[in-house]
Amino acid sequence: MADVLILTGSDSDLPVVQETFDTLAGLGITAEFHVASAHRTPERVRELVSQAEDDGVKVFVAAAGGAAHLAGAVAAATTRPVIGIPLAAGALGGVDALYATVNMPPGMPVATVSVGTWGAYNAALLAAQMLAVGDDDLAARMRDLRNEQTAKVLRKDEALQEQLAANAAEKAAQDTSEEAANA
Ligand code: RP5
Repeated sequence: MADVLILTGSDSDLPVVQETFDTLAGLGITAEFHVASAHRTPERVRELVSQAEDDGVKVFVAAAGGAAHLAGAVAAATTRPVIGIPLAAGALGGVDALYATVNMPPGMPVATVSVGTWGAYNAALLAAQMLAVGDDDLAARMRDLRNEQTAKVLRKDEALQEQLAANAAEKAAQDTSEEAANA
């Protein structure tokens, strides 16, 4: 039984939304993944959401570009949490999808993440964090992931400080040799 259902509006979205599926898989979370469109296949969206509810899916993720109504359409069909990923498609570069996904009317919440690949990654983490509320093992994996991320940033800062110190030492040596030459 999958814990997450990911829907994406078109196969042209797959290069971005695959990140959500892969990140969930890396965390040991099972997901079903389908192409279904709020505009082109509205009945199929309802069917998939209803079937997923019956199968015990706990969190829904919906990704779409353009006038992106998929996350809203999913939210209309379930009271379980819905995460919306706005995608950049067409002439407006994702601003259209962001507005369409984020600006849901009162009573129909969609947790909207950032546009494109950042959002595809964060949607997986947010779904995982929701599931982790009732799953101590998953909560521990989420803490590990956060700790690894922290350690990575600290290592990058350490490398920067070493580089800056090396640059300063090199400059000081140059200044000293110039002073000696000019004396
Ligand atoms: C949206 O329209 C899809 O999510 C996709 O981002 C965009 C373009 O779809 P295609 O014309 O490439 O199928 O519904």
